[in-house]
Amino acid sequence: MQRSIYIRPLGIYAVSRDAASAETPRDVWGGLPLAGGPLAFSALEMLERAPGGTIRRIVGLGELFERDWGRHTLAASDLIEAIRAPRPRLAGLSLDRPRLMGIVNVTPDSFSDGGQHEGAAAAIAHGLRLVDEGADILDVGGESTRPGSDAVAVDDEIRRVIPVIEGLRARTDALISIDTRKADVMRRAAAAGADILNDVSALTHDPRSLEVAAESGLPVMLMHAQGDPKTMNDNPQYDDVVLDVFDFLEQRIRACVAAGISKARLVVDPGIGFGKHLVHNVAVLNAMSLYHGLGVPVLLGASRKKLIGQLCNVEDPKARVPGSLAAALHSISQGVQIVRVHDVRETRQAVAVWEAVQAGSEAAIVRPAVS
Ligand code: 9MG
Repeated sequence: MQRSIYIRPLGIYAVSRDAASAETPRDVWGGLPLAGGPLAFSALEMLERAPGGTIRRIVGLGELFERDWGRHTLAASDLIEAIRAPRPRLAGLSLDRPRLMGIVNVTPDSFSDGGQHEGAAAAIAHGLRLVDEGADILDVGGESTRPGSDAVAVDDEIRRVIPVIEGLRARTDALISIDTRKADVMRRAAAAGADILNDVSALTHDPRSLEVAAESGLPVMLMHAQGDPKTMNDNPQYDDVVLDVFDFLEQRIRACVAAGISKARLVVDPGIGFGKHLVHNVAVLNAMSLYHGLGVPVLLGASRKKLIGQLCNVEDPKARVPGSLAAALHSISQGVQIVRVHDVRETRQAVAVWEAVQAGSEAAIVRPAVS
């Protein structure tokens, strides 16, 4: 059954670290903590699907608690609790400050100019460089999921990613996620030392992936996509993209929990660029804080993507770094816990400045500066 209402936190502001970790809402004066992190919210937008289109109402927190919401009361209180509750650690990583996931693509157009072995060595060196630059997670992927790209055979994908995961595991304690849609790749990657599964199909592509993910015991990143990479951006269709993405992710969380993957192991991602035109991508980015209502950490990947090129008329993905930084900073100021990026050094610098300015203190910069 489709849910009746949705809640998007608004009026988001930074709170001191002590207040952010406090259990009781009273400790954040005038607001409620956002997912137990460094931010709080003081108002919200209530969204309701209606025959003529979504109805939106902006409500202060005071009004929320004073007014009788009739048939929406239970749904509203469940959503507020999901938005407010602190998130557990992810594979040991605390999510009380923004975390960076560095991209390590192991596809023929990235590192394999000199053959399979040289490709793996270059990918490992790249991953280690990203860790030096401040990556908390390395996302290793052997199948391009760019719009229009062809699927890769499972054996080829395994041949590409396993030596890289093994090489990284032997050399760094940074978390490693495996970016794959295939159950066999997940199983082999877990055995090689991967800490997290990142599936752009939210465990829908491979009929065995739910079972394998459950057995692995690893956390899972569930991303929204409409359609397959080959054709997904031809003609995406939504009633209300922001709410449709929410419903899809909520339904995938339920499927995971039913398959034995606890909610504490899940992360959601609205999937920028996956079956979405510019109008959809911008709407989703605008509404990022809504996804905290799913009660699990939120991940965003907009780095170097086409929407930045479209908004700024920049053809070359490598020239989209400033736009990527804007998307990353926007999302962390909405309480997004993890951003997936190519340009770790630049993003780390931007986030450090954001953290210091939010807190009004340079002491808020919790990682040493990188060159
Ligand atoms: C593999 N991959 C490419 N883009 C991505 C995104 O936006 N999110 C996640 N989770 N994975 C992605």
